[in-house]
Amino acid sequence: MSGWPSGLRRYVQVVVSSGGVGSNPTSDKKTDLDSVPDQCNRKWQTRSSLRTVWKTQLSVPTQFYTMSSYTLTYFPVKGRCGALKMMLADNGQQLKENLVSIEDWMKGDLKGSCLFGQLPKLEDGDLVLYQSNAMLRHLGRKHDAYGKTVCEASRIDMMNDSVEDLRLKYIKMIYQEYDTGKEAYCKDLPNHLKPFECILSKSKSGFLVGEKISFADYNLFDLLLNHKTLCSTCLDAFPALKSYVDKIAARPKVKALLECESFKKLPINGNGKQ
Ligand code: GTS
Repeated sequence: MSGWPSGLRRYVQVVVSSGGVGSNPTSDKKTDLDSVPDQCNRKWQTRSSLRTVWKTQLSVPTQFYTMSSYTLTYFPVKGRCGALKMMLADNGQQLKENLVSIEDWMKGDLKGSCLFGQLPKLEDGDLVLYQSNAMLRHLGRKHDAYGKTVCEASRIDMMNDSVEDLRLKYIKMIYQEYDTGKEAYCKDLPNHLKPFECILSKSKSGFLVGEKISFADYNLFDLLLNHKTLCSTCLDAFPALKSYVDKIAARPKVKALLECESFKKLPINGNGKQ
C-alpha cells in the first residue's frame, strides 16, 4: 500500500456521512445528460463491499459517441485515474464509478480479488483491466488517441513511459518523504520537465506526438496539474508546457470535468499531501 490510509479514511468519512450511502437504490440506471452545464450527477448506493458514490455523466449528444459501459473501481482520490477520466470526458464517454472506502479495502476481499492486489480496476464490458497505464492505452486505442501510425504509437508509448517515470518519483516523494524531500524534489523538477518542454516547443500541433491529442497528453497534463498544486511556479520557466496546460484545460469537456464539484473535491493523493 502506498501509505495513504489516515488522510483517505478522513475523506471517506466526510463523503459517506454527507451523502447518505444507500439512499438511492435505483441509481444504477444510466441516463443521458445531453445538456450542459451540470455534467455531474451524484448518486448513492450500496453495492456489496463497494460504495458507488458518483457517476460522471457527459454532455455530448449521444449520436457523437458509441456508448461503452466503462466502470472504474478505485479509491476516492484523483491518484492514478485523473488522466483516464479526462480522456473519457473529452471523448464524451460515460463512466460509472465504484468508490472504495479504505475500511472496505482493509477487509481484504476486494484486494484478494484484484489480479495484482491493487486498484484501479477498469471494466469495459467483459474486459477487466488492472494497471492504470494499460487502461490509458486501451482507451487510447478505442478512442483514436494512440497516433496515426505504428511509429507515432511507439513515440506515444515512449512519452507515456517518461510521464510514468516522473509520476513514480512524485508518488515516492508524496507518500514517503513529503516533509523532508519536497524542497529538493521541487528544485530538481526542472530537470524532469525540460525534455517535455523541448518536445512541445517543437511540436506543430501543440501535442506530444503527431497532430492529435493522445493518451500520453492526458497523462502528462494530469501530472502537470499535480505539480502546479505542489509548486505553483514550476512551469514559469517553461512557456511551451505552460501553454500546453492552458490549451488542454480549455478543451470544453476537460474544462467541464475539472470544474465539476465531484471531481474537484477528490483529493489528489490518499494521504492528504499535495
Ligand atoms: N501500477 C499500478 C497502476 O498503475 O495501476 C499501481 C496501482 C497502485 O499503486 N494502487 C494503489 C493501491 O491499490 C492505490 S494508488 O496508489 O493508485 O492510490 N494501494 C492499496 C494496496 O493495498 O496496495
